[in-house]
Amino acid sequence: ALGSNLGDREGYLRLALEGLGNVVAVSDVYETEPIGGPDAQGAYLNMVAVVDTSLDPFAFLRRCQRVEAHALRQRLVRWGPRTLDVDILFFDDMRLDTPELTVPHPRVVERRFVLAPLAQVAPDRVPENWDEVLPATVVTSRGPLPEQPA
Ligand code: A4P
Ligand code: MG
Repeated sequence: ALGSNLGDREGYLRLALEGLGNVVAVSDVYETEPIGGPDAQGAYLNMVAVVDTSLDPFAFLRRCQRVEAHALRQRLVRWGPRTLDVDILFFDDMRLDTPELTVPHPRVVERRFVLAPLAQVAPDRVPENWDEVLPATVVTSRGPLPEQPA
């Protein structure tokens, strides 16, 4: 799951897709209301990508973190504004609960900004009826990520 709410948001999403390896499917881009964190942070762009990789989960996490570092991500405030957040939602059907990595990502099922794009690329991974039962936070499709900057 990719998220950005600072600076050139689309550019950071493109950077992430370039850095993650063999991206086999991507969702549309959604503009989403920030959930949690300090008040008055800007809207996010969120999307979900499916990556085919031979890395193990921990090595893949390091790759995700390297991609974040390339986006000059600074960890200042938990859930605060960020140029780029890359979270692993699922890794095959593996279950991991370590300080470094928890999969499935524990907050997937409560977040519209994750489930809406996830439903496009992996409909079997989203809970039934999520759209009716989750609180109505703003999640607006902007269509596919443009390949080139506008
Ligand atoms: N970590 C553990 N499991 C994972 C995983 N499955 N994927 C560890 C990625 N990382 C995982 O992450 C903190 C630590 O989580 C990492 O060191 C890693 O080893 P972080 O990215 O440094 O911190 P964070 O992103 O601020 O925290 P966290 O818990 O990932 O935040 P969330 O829950 O992802 O929330 N609102 C909207 N609309 N859109 C968003 O994208 N994102 C957040 C971040 C809040 N509100 C949002 C959005
Ligand atoms: Mg994160």
